[in-house]
Amino acid sequence: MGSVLNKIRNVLNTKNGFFVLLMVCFWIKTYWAYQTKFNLGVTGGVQEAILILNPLPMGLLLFGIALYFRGKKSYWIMMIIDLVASLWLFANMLYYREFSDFLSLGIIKSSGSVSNNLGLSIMEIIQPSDFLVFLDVIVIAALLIFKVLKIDKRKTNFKIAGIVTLLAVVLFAVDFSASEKNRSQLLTRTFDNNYIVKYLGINFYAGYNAYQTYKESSTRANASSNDLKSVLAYLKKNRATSNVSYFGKAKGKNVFIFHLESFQQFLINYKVDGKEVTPNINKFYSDSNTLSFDNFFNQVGQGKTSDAETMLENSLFGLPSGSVMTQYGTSNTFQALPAILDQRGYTTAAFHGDVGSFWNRDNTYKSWGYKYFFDDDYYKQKTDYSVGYGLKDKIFLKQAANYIQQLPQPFYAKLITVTNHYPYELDKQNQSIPKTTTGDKTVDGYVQTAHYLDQAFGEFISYLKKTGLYNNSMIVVYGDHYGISNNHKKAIAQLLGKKSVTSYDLAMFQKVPFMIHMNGLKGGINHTYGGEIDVMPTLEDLLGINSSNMIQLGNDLLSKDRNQTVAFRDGDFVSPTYTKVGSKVYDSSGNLIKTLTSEQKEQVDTMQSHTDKVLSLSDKIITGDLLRFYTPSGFKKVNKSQYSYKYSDGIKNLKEDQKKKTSLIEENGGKSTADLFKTDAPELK
Ligand code: GP9
Ligand code: MN
Repeated sequence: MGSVLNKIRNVLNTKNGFFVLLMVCFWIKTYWAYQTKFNLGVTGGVQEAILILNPLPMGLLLFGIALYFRGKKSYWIMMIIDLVASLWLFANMLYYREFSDFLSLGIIKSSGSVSNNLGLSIMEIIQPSDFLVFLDVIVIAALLIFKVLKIDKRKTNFKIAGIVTLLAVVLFAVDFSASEKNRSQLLTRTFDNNYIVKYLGINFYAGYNAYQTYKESSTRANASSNDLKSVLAYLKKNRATSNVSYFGKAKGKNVFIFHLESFQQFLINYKVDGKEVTPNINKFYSDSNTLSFDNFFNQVGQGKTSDAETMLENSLFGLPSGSVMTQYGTSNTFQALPAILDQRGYTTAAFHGDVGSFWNRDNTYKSWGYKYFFDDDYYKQKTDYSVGYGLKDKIFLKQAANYIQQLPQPFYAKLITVTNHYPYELDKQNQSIPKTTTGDKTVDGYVQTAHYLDQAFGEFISYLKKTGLYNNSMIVVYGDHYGISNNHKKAIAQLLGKKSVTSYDLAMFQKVPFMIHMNGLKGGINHTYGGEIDVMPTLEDLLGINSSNMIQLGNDLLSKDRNQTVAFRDGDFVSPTYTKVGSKVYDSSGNLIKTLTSEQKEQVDTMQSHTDKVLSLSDKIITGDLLRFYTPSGFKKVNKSQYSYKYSDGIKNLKEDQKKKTSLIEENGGKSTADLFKTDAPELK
């Protein structure tokens, strides 16, 4: 026995042995924290394996630095790295408990507000077991101080140091490729900090975040108010005038933004086996009080839903890569629609059945001026309540109604559905329409989840009708982006009843619904060409908000003198006359124009330069954070620190808000309208 202990001690008295000891402790405690302190949503064997592996590469790389040094210095380096890594873990544990998200340098740097909030309650949220992350550091330091372990003073073995570094790189490559396979575009799209930690580890996340923040803040630092000149000059020349016959028609009304996940225009009136896929949405689409746009395109890039949200509520584009919300949502200045309405007496609220950290909504919505964000913490959860990214739409909307009725009116409420999301899976009990039969597995379930979404929409609309909200609200419904990507050309052709599809067809396939319903509104199908970038000016027009001094790159869809060139994020465009995809130009009937006449070329060039211009201006505004230099008259800069989306705070605020006596529930004599929400969701039976 004694000799075994001695042997162990001898090993630990070598630098390499000591290194292994630290590494193992670091590995175990990081994994322990993953499992007990965070909620990373690990599902399946591959993700489990990745989670076990992921502390190793960065650990080897960091601790391995010490192996290039000799004697005491090397031990110091290891201990300091261990301490810093432990502090980082510790800080994240606390932050996560409060915000269900990981710390980012942007948060630490920019919003003293958030850290203040944390500072106040730090004593309340700390748990004794949190300190366990320091246990190994303390014990090992003591072993060194009391000379139980001796310092190995032998010469540095660069070969071993090199091998450890190499091993770190190889393991990282393994981790990264397994992760990409499991969840592609992890770093280019950066959906959620939780994902980066789950796949690549909390220390990789730290480095990655630091690098991003550095890159972003240097562009920001180099920007000045001078850069705004080109933006303002462009707007002065290109702003469309609002339409007098619509201006202010929805003034003072409640506003609903109903987000149809991955919902494409082709689904409208689409049938499978003679059965309408989306009967409720179809009815809404052709209602005489609904303004429906049939040449409305999604314009998202990699940021998908988040790009759609950015365009809809800011009239600014997403980025060429990544997402405005994740990269700039926390730190930039915005003049978003919720903030504008908040300053006009509206109650603003976003609803979504996924974790608040996805797309960095939990931080971005504060910058956009949302008072409430009802994320998944606000809804009752059971194992069969969720599929894919979050709560099933019917269950989500039923529970959302409970909060909607508590919002003081007028309110602005955005509801983001999620069941109709790739890979379009739905449990048997919720399937009520046959799949399509293209033979493409990722495509054929699409109509089924779309049908489910349509039923959920129908249930929600009936609730609005029963409560009277239908009559005093402007209900905006839109599809955020394509559901079937261009990788499925064969299946798309089959769905559209064509032999094959051209690039033109695929461009047209990017149409999504955009509908505005309001009692008394002169409805009908409007054929103007537009896209998500144009929503905000359109809504401002209807709400009677003069946006002529705002920095918004879209134009009012109701305006008579608008530019109808619709820019796609990749620089292609569509318009009533020409559609450009890559180097190909098509005419309005979808025929490829092989050689352009000089007149045609001039027209196409004008459209191209318009497209390039709006995209580059938008990038300049976002990456330079230019709105910080410009506050439109009548607009107050958003103070993020006044918002908290923590469940207990949200509930407290709702209670406080009832004093205004203008919520639906107050109007109903304090009686809940929850019973009026009828759903056939089998899970709730
Ligand atoms: C997740 C949801 C999906 O919260 O909004 O985003 P998407 O993958 O469509 O961009
Ligand atoms: Mn989406």
